[in-house]
Amino acid sequence: QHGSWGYTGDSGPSTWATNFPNFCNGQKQSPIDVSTKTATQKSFQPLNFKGFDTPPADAQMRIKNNGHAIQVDLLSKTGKTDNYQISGGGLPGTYNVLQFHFHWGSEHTINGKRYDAEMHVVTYNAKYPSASEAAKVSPDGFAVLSVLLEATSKTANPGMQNIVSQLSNVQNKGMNYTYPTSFSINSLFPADKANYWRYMGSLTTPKCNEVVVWTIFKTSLKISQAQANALKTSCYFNPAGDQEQQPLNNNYRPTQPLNGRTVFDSSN
Ligand code: SG4
Ligand code: ZN
Repeated sequence: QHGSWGYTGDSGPSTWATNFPNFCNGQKQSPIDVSTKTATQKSFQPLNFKGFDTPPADAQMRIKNNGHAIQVDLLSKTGKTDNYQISGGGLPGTYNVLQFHFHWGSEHTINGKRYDAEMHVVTYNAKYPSASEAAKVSPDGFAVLSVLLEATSKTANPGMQNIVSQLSNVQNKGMNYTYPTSFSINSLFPADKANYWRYMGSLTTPKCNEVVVWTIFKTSLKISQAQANALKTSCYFNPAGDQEQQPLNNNYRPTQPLNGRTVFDSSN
């Protein structure tokens, strides 16, 4: 069992600090509850997004079930690593986007409120030769963008429909599906990307490396109840043929203590 982890029972989040002392028992862990009243106002330069509007020509998107989440890997047919990038916004460098994935319910809570789901866009600092190098120790190694999802829309969200429509292709752990045509990442973002919360934390899964600059957008993305239900019921944690098919649901880590860290509020 060594090295395996999950969201329930014997391998659930309450066991991670013991089973992965480096780094799940650290002092700068994620997710957190954002208390909006105690956040510190700070004005940041504009955030820049490269490749988010229109997919780059050689982009290739692959959706997969990795047994922990549903994830879309951002690949390049010509081996480029800089197709999708973020910079500015007080980020300590330019970051290459690797993938995005979903947790449901949300991992971060806002004034104690848990949202229906949360999308994480995972990026690594382009000054490091690879994502695994960036994950080693550096607090500036990764930046993760977080979009909170709320099932309050009467109509299906078109961006989210790109995910929901392919869930049947990634029902079981290990399954993947390559999109014939890439779609705009921007379609999964709220219109307002200028207002967000910012703090220093960790990856939310073992080994919980404390290498992440977190950006949580204040405006949630509105999806339909049917889309939220599809996320919660279509996929499984286990490989095909497993005797005890466990629905892939509630794949979030509980919030972690702030331990004196500052949460910044991007409002000017
Ligand atoms: C999810 O399990 C992703 O599928 C993982 O991606 C990701 O790990 C992990 O979450 C932690 O990322 O934004 N929630 S998070 O802090 O990106 C990494 C993969 O397994 C290292 C590739
Ligand atoms: Zn995540």
